[in-house]
Amino acid sequence: MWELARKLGILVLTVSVVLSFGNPRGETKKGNSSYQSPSPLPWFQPFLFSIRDQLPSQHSSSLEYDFYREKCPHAEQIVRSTMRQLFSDRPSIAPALLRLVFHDCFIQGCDASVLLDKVKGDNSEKDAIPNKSLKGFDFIDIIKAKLEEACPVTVSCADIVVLAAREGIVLAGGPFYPLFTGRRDSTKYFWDLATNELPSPSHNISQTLASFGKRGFNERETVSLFGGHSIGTVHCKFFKDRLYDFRKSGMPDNSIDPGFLLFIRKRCMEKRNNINTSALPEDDTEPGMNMDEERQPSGFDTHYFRSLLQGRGILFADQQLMAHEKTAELVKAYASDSSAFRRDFGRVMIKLSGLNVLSGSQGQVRRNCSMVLP
Ligand code: HEM
Ligand SMILES: *[C@@H]1O[C@H](CO)[C@@H](O)[C@H](O)[C@H]1NC(C)=O
Ligand SMILES: *[C@@H]1O[C@H](CO)[C@@H](O)[C@H](O)[C@H]1NC(C)=O
Ligand SMILES: *[C@@H]1O[C@H](CO)[C@@H](O)[C@H](O)[C@H]1NC(C)=O
Ligand SMILES: *[C@@H]1O[C@H](CO)[C@@H](O)[C@H](O)[C@H]1NC(C)=O
Ligand SMILES: CC(=O)N[C@H]1CO[C@H](CO)[C@@H](O)[C@@H]1O
Repeated sequence: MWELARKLGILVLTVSVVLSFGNPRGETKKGNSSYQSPSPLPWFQPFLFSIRDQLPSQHSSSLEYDFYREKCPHAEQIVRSTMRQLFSDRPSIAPALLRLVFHDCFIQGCDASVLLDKVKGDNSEKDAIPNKSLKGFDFIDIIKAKLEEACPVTVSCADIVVLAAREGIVLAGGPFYPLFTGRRDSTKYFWDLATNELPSPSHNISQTLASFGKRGFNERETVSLFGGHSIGTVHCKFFKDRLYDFRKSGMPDNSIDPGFLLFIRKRCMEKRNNINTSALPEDDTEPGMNMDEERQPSGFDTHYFRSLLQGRGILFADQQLMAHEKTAELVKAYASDSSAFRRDFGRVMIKLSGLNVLSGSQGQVRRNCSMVLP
């Protein structure tokens, strides 16, 4: 029985992978309609060949489609239903987990190292400065607890992170994309890397492209990944340097649209008064503002790219996408072509989710995502 289901699954995956990689004009599945009941399209036949050869990254070649089909057949279903429940109360789970995937996978690969609590006296990735505002650890724990109930010490935290993030993206209105599973969890964390290697919000476009290029992302993939900033919140401390005295010039960053400058200055002041602290806080009490502050209702879409066209990018690194010919061209293209963005975003998320994974007998499967298995 599951043999059939498995074949069907592989079929769907092949079709999707081909859509994403082999057929640049193809459409990816949109919204949540096809997500509810993925079914093979009629023209799949020519594409029934090795899925793995299609994958962009050698790293993920050790993963499998539906890795848990025997040991925990409902694993993905459990992640999905738990995410639905959590999302209905707290839609902020979607951006939180998307950011978590980015931070986990960018540092030494998708190995759940980002989830580890520090061991006494040491610093973990959670403590690294750029990671301080990461959220979603509690959500991962809730999902993990459900999976532990169903199949103890079987589903890795690294798989949970990528699967949960994918569900979050779909719930927020983004594209569905198929994922291989079988990631294993790291037994250590990488504080130095997390501190030094995560891209900074004040990086210029060359620095950003270099940092993404180092992980194998080209310009197109980098720009589509930035589309992740169409959801979620951002705190003033990450862009306040742009507002008044940019790089000691005595002037605001002149790449900000003047109207938008007044708007975000005001927002940051309001926030400051609301929480009644004299300085923009380094702690996490500042509530932050929406990435798409002026757009209601918010959701996963291409408005991010349209705001960049208008000088309304929030982080310096966001707006810098307009400062380079190739990336600016891509921003323009995505701004007016939502299906191109959705296709590319799904594709690049598969790639991100497969970066430098551990598999087979490497690493371990944790019981508690914040702790290495003793
Ligand atoms: C140069 C690259 C990037 C930089 C410098 C950067 C920086 C930031 C910063 C400073 C925040 C605000 C955090 C806060 O105030 O709490 C943020 C939020 C976020 N980032 Fe990025 N980011 C980058 C790339 C990405 C990528 C590639 C993704 C995913 C595809 C991503 C997804 C998110 C999401 C979803 C949020 C909102 C988080 C939430 O609301 O919980 N970012 N990012
Ligand atoms: C997704 O589902 C919601 C409610 O379940 C619905 O309102 C929305 O129109 C759907 N979106 C798409 C693109 O199908
Ligand atoms: C980006 O910043 C780096 C480091 O500060 C600098 O060397 C480089 O010239 C800058 N590039 C651009 C295009 O501004
Ligand atoms: C804010 O701070 C001022 C002065 O420190 C204080 O008088 C006021 O009660 C505070 N407001 C709130 C809401 O805490
Ligand atoms: C997981 O480990 C952390 C310590 O790193 C502990 O605080 C937490 O209670 C543990 N969670 C569960 C469910 O055992
Ligand atoms: C990503 C990020 O916010 N990096 C900042 C962390 O904090 C240090 C100093 O506190 C800044 O120099 C980084 O830019």
